[in-house]
Amino acid sequence: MLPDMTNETLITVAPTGAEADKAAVPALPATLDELVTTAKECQAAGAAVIHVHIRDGQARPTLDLGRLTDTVAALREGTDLIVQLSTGGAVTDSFADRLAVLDAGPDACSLTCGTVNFGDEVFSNPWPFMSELYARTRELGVVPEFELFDLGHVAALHRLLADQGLPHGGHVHCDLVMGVPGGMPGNAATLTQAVSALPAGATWSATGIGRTTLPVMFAALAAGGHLRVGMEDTLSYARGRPVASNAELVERAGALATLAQRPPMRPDQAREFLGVSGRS
Ligand code: KMH
Ligand code: ZN
Repeated sequence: MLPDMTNETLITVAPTGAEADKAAVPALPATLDELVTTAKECQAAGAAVIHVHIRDGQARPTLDLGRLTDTVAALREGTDLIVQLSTGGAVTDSFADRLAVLDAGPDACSLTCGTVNFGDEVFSNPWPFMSELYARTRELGVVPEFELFDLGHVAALHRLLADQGLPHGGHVHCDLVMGVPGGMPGNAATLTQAVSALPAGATWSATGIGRTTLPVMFAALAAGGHLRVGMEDTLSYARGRPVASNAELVERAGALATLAQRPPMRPDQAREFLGVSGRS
């Protein structure tokens, strides 16, 4: 398919994730206050979407519904960002808890299109689960972003759309998650291959995990794609230099996108682009 040559670049920030250890990475936003402060800084730096994982009082990953609901409300109160809750959670989370994330009422959610080895663990997304999750997003009016960790996930996305039709909002947007140990590698050749297999009319972002961050970012910009950055995916800004804040990752992505003459998309533009309904 032809590259998506949108004039602006959608920047998603994934500030926390479920894997990094707060004690080892003090800059990781773990409390609600830290998350909202980060979100404000990242919006100012050019982000339009926030991909959210939350932590409990001990900074451990949680899918507690009350906390998720409060988080959605606080991010809406403090920012204009599109609030995309993770339904991936941590590898230890149950399918029931991951489905219940949608009850927190986010604008959007992640939806991973298949199981993948995840380092020494397995990130489990069997067909019945992803199919039920997709049906639920359509029922509740939540816009899914299809997370693709491997080329087989692209095939599963085609199957999902053939089975149930287009998502809420009518637009298919994917995120290529590259460089996970066990998933597709983070390089330009693989990115091109994955993009060429996407459904017609789909738009896409890409994120490279760890040291694949920069090659994937440059390849995505060159191919007309959008960007996801954040401490969920990368903890080093450069060799030997830890990330100081999520905002500096967003700033770097925004600067490169601007250099490519596709500056960051504002949140209101991103709502229209992704088919996310306005806030009531
Ligand atoms: N934490 C990973 C096991 C998602 O947010 O949807 C899964 C993940 C994907 O981060
Ligand atoms: Zn995530």
